[in-house]
Amino acid sequence: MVDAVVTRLRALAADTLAGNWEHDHTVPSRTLYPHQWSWDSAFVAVGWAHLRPDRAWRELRTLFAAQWADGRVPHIVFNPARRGGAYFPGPDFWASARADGAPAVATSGLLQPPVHALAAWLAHRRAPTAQARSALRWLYPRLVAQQRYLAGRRDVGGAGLACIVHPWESGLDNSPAWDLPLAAVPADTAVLRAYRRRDTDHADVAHRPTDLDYARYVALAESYRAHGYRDDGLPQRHPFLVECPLVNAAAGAAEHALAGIAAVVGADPGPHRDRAARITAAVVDRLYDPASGTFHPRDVRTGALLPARTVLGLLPLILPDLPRRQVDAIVAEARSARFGLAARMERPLPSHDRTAPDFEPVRYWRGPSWINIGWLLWRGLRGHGHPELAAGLAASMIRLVATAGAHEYFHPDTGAGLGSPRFAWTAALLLDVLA
Ligand code: 2M8
Repeated sequence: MVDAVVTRLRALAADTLAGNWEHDHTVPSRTLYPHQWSWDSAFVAVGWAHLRPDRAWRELRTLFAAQWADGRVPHIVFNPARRGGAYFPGPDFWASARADGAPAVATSGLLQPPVHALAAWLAHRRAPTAQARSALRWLYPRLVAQQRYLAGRRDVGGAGLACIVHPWESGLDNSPAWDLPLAAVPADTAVLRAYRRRDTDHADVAHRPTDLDYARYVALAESYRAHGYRDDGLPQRHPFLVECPLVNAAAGAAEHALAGIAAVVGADPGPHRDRAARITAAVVDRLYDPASGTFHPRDVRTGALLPARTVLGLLPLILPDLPRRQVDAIVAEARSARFGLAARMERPLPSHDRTAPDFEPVRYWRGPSWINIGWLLWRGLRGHGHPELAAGLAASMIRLVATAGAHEYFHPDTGAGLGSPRFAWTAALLLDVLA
């Protein structure tokens, strides 16, 4: 890569992160997402670690200061200064103050993929200072509580995997992965008359989830909220319960990261290694389908694997102890015409099987290319001995941002920028790929 291009990209990334910094956290986007999002903050911390490690730690501390008593880390922490309708569903909708164990600050009641221990571990590895050690000491019990919540109250299926109760918890909101279980959620777009979507004020309607999707998102969130966001009795009353390959692979990778963190803070790494091995075994046992040769989410309500071949199927590659057979299967799936991974990529990595009839090149998580997903896969490829493919993916991600800017997502054929134009995790993870 030409030095001048790298310098320009680093400056663009630094400028984007600085522009989205808001006192004690980073907003994903000033327009679309003006609060703090959980997994965005983890990715952003990875980026800040390259520029301002103090901000990486501040970001994670702000998020974990909003952790619930049961250990859940909320998917949104609302900025009180931005109250008043900038984002839907906002703090009044979630009404976290009425739920047991919620923090003083307003949050949502959902979670997102637990990539925070990994982010903290990477930030420490980049700058292992006294400040980093002190931050890890503060974070460690909180990261452990986050894992305990996932492995305990959220193990609805009873097989050692965490269950998600809403597509927003996967981070891949309208992925075709969720179409089948969502179709079983009773909802009517008339419910939206009581609310106003704000996302379509800032983004093209054709690039966002549909009104019917939103009606179901609202119905599911209302169902969870009606029981104070408690997890007991979910199988009897909640219409969406799914074991997601990404959430569970992230939980397994978190235990590996926690083993490293434990050693730094003077705790015992052993239990983390044991739990990591158990999660990896359960991910393989419950979510790998030998017939399709890839991973799928499992619908806990029906017991069936969900058939869509989305990019979620590739993400167990972030598990450092994934067995060779599944590593090979993921690499084959990624290299197929469905995803087009190559040492020299012709097109960006899509979020859904590009040969599928329901592939939609501009609609959010139904086709467009996302840097956070590319980054996770890039790490997995490097960890499992595929440096040429990792380099091909990195070059493709760098080309996207060099050509279109630090967009939220990209057209999977043309590489055109879509969604928010100054998106925090795109900038943050680009810095990591360029390092
Ligand atoms: C998107 O999700 C939010 C809901 O959480 C939304 O569409 O309003 C997703 O891309 C999610 O993964 C991301 O964390 C969030 C903020 O960037 O936006």
